[in-house]
Amino acid sequence: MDPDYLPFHENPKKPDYVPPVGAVDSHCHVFGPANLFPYHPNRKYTPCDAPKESLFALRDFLGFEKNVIVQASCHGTNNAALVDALNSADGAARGVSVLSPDVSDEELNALNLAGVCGVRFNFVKRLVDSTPRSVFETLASRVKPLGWHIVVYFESPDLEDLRPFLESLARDQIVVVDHMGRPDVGLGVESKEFQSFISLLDQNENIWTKVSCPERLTNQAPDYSDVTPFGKALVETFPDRVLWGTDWPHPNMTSHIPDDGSLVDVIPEIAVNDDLQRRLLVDNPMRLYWK
Ligand code: 0GY
Repeated sequence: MDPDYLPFHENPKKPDYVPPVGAVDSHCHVFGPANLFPYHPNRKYTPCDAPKESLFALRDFLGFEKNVIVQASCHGTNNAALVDALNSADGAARGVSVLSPDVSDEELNALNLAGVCGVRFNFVKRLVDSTPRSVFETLASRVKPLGWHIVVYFESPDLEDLRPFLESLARDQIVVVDHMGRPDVGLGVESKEFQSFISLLDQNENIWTKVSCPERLTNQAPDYSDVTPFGKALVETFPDRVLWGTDWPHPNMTSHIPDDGSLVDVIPEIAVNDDLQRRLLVDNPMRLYWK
């Protein structure tokens, strides 16, 4: 099966930046391998196989200790590859699942035992068919007794439409927004669009974000300096509600193959001292995923 986009980097550079002891990569995926964990028949893209062994080797090479593995749309609501990776990680990984509306209590408990502690609601139209918000609300209330949080993935033009829904979810659960709400970085940090995202976090203490994916947001790859001010603003304004991840193996990249070592080297540009780096890479993810 041929992938629809560029493969992941086979030979990333050793980062110059050395993460603190206990650092967590809070956004990465495992894909397949398809012969063991087939992709969903209705997926919107076919990924490159990205097995757990490659992820764990990358984690060690980059100087991280733990992973948060996020179920991606190409596996639909079958979390088997994710659970298999969690079961092989010796406690060094946690998971964020995607759930079917008819998931049973037994399945939820099994996912919880395996180390899943979140459910992802994907609103990106190129990745998923739309799901009624009432379905997401029901799922949110079902995972709440397990202490799970909610991860949301959307693109910035959809923020205003989603805002009331996100705010209502965040009334009694933590909501983590993937990839800084995917701003159009060409508009700048002071744009109405990005300031609206800042105000979402400002007004809702349960909303967190991942300061991740410069490789997707940049207009000048592989130079990510146009994205740095966005991550830096969020890290400095909300130091206790930010997370960082590689986004490996970077599904759907067509502009360039990101070098994961270079992505790690962006960290000290957005979290400019030891204290901010420790919160971003250790304290915040430990509080959310290993509580
Ligand atoms: C990501 C990004 C993408 C894919 C998915 O669920 C997914 O398939 O999340 C993307 O193409 O933007 O979050 O890693």
